[in-house]
Amino acid sequence: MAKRRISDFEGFQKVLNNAKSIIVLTGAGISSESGIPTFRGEGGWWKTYRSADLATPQAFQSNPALVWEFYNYRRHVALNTHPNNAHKALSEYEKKCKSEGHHLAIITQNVDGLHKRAGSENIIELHGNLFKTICTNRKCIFIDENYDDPICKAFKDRWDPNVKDDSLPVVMKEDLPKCKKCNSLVRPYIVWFGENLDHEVLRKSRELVESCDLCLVVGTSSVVYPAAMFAPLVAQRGMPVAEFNITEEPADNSFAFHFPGKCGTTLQKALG
Ligand code: BJW
Ligand code: ZN
Repeated sequence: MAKRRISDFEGFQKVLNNAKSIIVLTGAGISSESGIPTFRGEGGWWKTYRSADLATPQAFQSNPALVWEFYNYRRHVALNTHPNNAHKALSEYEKKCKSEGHHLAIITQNVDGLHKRAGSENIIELHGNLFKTICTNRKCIFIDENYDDPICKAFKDRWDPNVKDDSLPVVMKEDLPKCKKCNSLVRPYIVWFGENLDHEVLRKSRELVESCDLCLVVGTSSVVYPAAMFAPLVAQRGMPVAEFNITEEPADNSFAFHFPGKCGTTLQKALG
């Protein structure tokens, strides 16, 4: 196995300049400098709940009001943040690629919409989007998009996680967001644990993973499948993978480059 190059910006830029089809796999770490807590870091809690415990179909089944309140809060946080230097560097680099006839695609695990707001166009959202809903009526499954904050009247002034639940009125199921078409309960358009990713989204991602000649992995703990296997698959084909993460240790020993540090700085320097 070739020796991993740590913080070798010059070496990386040589590879970058020769790449014709780049994929960038992003995770929560790319949005942390915008003020959005990562999923598994210290901020991976809401009230007394671990985010991972609320991001399941079982949690929604047993307490849809609680899960909706959590997502209403996440929408509020995302709407009050801005894309940072890492999002912007990717969007700028996509434009450069386009003008040179090269291809760059972002495959993001994030649901915050910040890549789009930074101006990136070629984005695959693996785990859905905070600002989309899907109807729970299997005969309808209408997908809608809205940026309302709060998403429904019942959550007005309820976004502060420090206010104790028992001092707030109970939110009834009938007060939760409803489908415009059939009036059934809608749920966040998010891929929760144990749920399959959208077939077309997965097909497109696999196609890119199998055809790219460079892969950047930015701000992800690389523990959630199937996203976690994308970069190792690229490396298995003998193609370079460059990881940008605050951690000193790479997620996988087969990656060619590792850039420790905040990606708002390292990514901008690498793509600049
Ligand atoms: C910085 C930084 C800075 C911070 N600069 N870096 C095969 C093997 C084992 C398990 C499975 C498997 N296949 C499927 C599974 C089960 C499961 C899974 O993977 N579990 C693992 C935890 C083991 N996968 C699934 O259930 C998936 N479904 C599926 O595969 O269906 C088929 C199937 C069905 C049934 C059974 C089995 C298979 C669906 C996964 C959906 C994940 N959804 C979530 C939540 C919803 C979104 C939301 O509400 O936000 O998506 S989970 C959560 O993790 C979220 C994230 O997108 C995802 C990834 O997290 P991410 O982005 O990596 O964030 P963090 O916080 O973990 O890491 C942040 C990183 O940034 C860290 O490394 C920091 O160091 C770094 N950092 N600041 C640079 N400034
Ligand atoms: Zn409906």
